[in-house]
Amino acid sequence: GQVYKLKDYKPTDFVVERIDLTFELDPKETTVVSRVILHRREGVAADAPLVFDGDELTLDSLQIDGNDHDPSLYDATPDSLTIRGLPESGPFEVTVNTTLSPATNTKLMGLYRTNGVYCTQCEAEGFRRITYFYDRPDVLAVYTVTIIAGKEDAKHLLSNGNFLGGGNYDEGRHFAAWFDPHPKPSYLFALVGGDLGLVEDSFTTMSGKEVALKIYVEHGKEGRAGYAMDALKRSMKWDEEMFGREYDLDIFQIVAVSDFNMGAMENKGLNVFNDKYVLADPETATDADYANIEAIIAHEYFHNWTGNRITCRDWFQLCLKEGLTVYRDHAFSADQRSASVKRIAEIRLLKAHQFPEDAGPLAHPVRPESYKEINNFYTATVYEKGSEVVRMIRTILGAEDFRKGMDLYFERHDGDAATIEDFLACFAEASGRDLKQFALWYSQAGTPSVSVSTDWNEASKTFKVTLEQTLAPTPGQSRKALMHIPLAYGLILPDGTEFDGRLDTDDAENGVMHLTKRKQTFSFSNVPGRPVLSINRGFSAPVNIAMEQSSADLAHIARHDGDGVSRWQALNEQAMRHLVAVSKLARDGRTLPPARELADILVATGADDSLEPAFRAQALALPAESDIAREIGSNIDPEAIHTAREAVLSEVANAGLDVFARLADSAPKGAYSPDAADAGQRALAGVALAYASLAEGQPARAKTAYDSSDNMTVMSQALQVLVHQFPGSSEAEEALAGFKTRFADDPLVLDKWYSIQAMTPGAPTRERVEELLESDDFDRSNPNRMRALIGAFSAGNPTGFNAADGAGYRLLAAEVVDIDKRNPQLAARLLTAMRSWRSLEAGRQELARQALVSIREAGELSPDVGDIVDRMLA
Ligand code: B3K
Ligand code: ZN
Repeated sequence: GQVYKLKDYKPTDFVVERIDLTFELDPKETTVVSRVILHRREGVAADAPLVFDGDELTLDSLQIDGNDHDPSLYDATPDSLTIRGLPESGPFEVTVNTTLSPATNTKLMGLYRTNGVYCTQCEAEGFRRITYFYDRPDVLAVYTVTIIAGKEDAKHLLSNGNFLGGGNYDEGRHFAAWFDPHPKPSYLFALVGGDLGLVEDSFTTMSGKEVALKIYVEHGKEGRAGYAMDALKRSMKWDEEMFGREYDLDIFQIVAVSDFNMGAMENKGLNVFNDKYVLADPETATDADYANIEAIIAHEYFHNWTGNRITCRDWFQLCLKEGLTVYRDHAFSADQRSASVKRIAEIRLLKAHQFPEDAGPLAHPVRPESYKEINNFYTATVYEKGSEVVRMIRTILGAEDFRKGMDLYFERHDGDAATIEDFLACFAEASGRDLKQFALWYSQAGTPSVSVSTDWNEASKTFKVTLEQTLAPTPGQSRKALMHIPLAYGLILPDGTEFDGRLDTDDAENGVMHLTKRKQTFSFSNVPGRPVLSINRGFSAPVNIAMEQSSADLAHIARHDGDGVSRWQALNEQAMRHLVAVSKLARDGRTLPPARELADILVATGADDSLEPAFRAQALALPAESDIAREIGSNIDPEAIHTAREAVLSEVANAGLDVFARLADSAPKGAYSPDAADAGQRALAGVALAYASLAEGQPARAKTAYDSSDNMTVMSQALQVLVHQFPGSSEAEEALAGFKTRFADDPLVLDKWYSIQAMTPGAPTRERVEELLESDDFDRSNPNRMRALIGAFSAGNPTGFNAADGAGYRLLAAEVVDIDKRNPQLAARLLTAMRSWRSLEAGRQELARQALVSIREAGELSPDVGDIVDRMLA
C-alpha cells in the first residue's frame, strides 16, 4: 500500500466553491447526484486534470456545466475519477452521478443502514464512498443537501446546517432540504434518514439567539435521552463562559444509532452517536456510563469550534482538533465533578492506554509524519497524549496567557484548515515565549523518563533536586532531541506544611521546574528542615519518574500533600512498588512477603470519612494487572502477576474486613442521582463489596447486594463480584441467567453481561467466550457487541487472554481475520490488544508471534489490519 507523508503536502489544483447533493434513499439503490462548482487554482497548468477520490464507487454518468462529458476525457475507477478538458479559467460545474447500496455496506463508513436507519460516517475518508470528490480536510465548501425518501422508509430526513424546507415529492415519497452556510470539509458531512423518536429542547446563546436542540433515538427510548440533553445544554453554556465560544446555527441535532465504529462523530450541526453514549436511565446505565455520556456529548459539541470552525489542513494534524478537544472535555468534566478525582481517572487511563502504545511497536508521534491507513491513527497518543500536550502549554503559560493564546487562535484561524505550527504560534505570540523546544512533544514519540535525585544538607539548610531526562528510541526514531518537560513540584516539610521559599535559579516559576537540558540541578536554600519532594504533581508532564523515595517519604506525601492528586500518586506508587516486587517473586516461584504496611495504609484511607468517597475508591483500587505488567516492562508472566496481586488484595481485604463491611452498605439510599457525590459513594461501596466478599470467601454478601439493587451501577458491581470471585457458583450462574432474561431486549445492557463474563480471570474463560460467540442470538455485525466480548476478553482479561497454551491469541487472530472481511476498522482496533506482545515471557511471546503471523498469512487483508499486523511484527 501507499505511504502518505506530511512533507508531501500540496494544495489541490482546483478550488471548490460549493456543492449541491441530492440523495434518493433506497436500501440497495440509493442514487446520489453531486453538483460541484469549482475553478482552477491560480498558477495551475491549463491542462492539469481534476482528480477526485473514490472508494468502491462506480460512476453512472458525468456532466460538465450540464452537458454529458466526452467519455474519452475522463477515467473512472473504484477509487478515483480523473477529468480532462476542463475550462482554463472561471468557475464550472461538475455533476457526478453514483449509486450506492447502504444495506450491504458493512464497513460502517460512508452511507450505511443500522437498525433500519440510514446514516453516514465520513471521517476520515468515508465521503469518497458516497461520491467522487476532493475528500480531504483542506477543501472547504458550502453544502446544500436534498434528501428524497419513502415516507414509510424514512420519516425524518436530516443533514447538516439549517432546515431549508420540505414536503411531498410524489406518491408515497417526501423530501427535505438543508443548507449549511459554514464552509466545511467533506468529513463533516452527514445525512440521516429514518423513523425515529425525538426529544426536543432549546438553548438561548450568550447573544440571545434561540437554538433548537433535538436528540433522535429509537422509538421507545425517548425516556433515556434526558441526561444527554442536560449535558448538551451544560456544554453549550460552559463553552461560552470558559472560552467565549457561541453556537452558530439555528439547530443542533444528535442522532443515536446502534451500529457505530467509535463513540460519536461531530458532523456540523448533526452529531451522530453510538447510542451507548446517549441513552441512560438508572435501571440500565452505570455511573461510568453517565460520566462517559457527559464527556462525549461535551467533546462532540466542543468540536464545533475546535475541529469544525477551525479544522485540520491534513490528517497528520489530527491532534490539532482531537488533542485540543479532549483537553476541553477534560476541563469541562473537571468543572462539573471533583477536579482531583477526574484527574486521577485521566492519569490512570493515560498510563493504561497511551503509555503501552508509546512503549511498543505501534508508537508514533502525537503528530505522525507518515501513515498507510489514517483510521489506525485515532489513537490514545493522538487523543490522550495530544490533550496532555495542550495541558502542558497551559502549565507553562499560566491560565491567563493560555486563554489569550486560545482567543488569538479562534480569532486568527476561524474558517481555516490549520496546522500545529499555526496553533503553537498563537501561544508563542500571546505569551512572548519560545515554544520551539516544546514543539518536540508533537514530533517525538515515546514516553520520556526523568530520573530524580535529591540532596539535603542539614548544616546549610539547602535542598538540591537533580533531574535527568532520557527518551528511548521508537520505530523510525533512533535519535531523540532533548525535550522541554514542565514538572510541577512541592516540598513537604517534616511538620506536613509546604515550603514556600522560591528556587535560587530562574529555571522555575509558579511551582514548576522546567527541565530543558539533559541534566539540571535546582537548589532551595533556607529550608527549615529536611523536606520530602513531591514531583510531577498532578501529572503535569506525561513522563515516567524514576526516584528512590523511601516508603516513609511516600507515606508523608500521601498524608500531607495539599494536592489530592499528589496524595493519590504517592499511595499508588507505594502500591505499585510492592506489587512489582511480589510479582517478580511469584514469577520465580518464591514465597511472597506480607503486605502489612500497604494494607494498613489502604485500609486507613478507606476508613477516613473526612476524605471524599470517590477519592477513597480510587485509593483502594489497586493498580490493575496490566498496569503492573507495564511497570515491569519485560519478561511478563501474567499468571504470576495475577497470583501476586490476588495475594495483596486478600491481605488488604482481611486487614479491613470491618471497614469494608461497613462501607459496602454505604451506597446512597433513595432516588438515584447520577451526580458526582452519589456516584462517588457508590464507587466506594462497590470496591468495599469486592474486598469484603474476598475476605469472607463466600458469595452471600454480593448476592444480597445483587438481589436488592435498584440501579445498574450497584447491580453490575455485585454481578461482577459474583462472577469474578465465585465463578461457576450457583449464585453466579443464577444471577447471570436472571440478568440475561431481564435485559433480553436491551442490547446495551446485555453488552455488560458479555463483558463481565469475558473478563473473568483465568484460562477457562476462553471456552466460555467461544460458547457465547457461537450462541444463536450473538450479533457479530454489531461493533458494541464485538467489543463487549472480544475486546473485553483480549484487552481486559490478562490471564484469560494470555493463557499459557496460546489459545487466547488464536481466538483473537481467527476473529480478527473474520471481522476484517466485513468491518476492517473494527478488526484493526481489536487487534491492537496485542501491541505489547514483545514484553511477554519467551513462551507466550512465541505463541503470540505465531498468531500474528497467521493473520498476516490469512489471505487478503484490509489495509487497516495489514498495517497494524505489519507494524507489530516489524
Ligand atoms: N472525530 C471522531 C472520530 C472519527 C474516527 C474515524 N475513524 C470522533 C471524535 O473524536 O470526536
Ligand atoms: Zn474528537
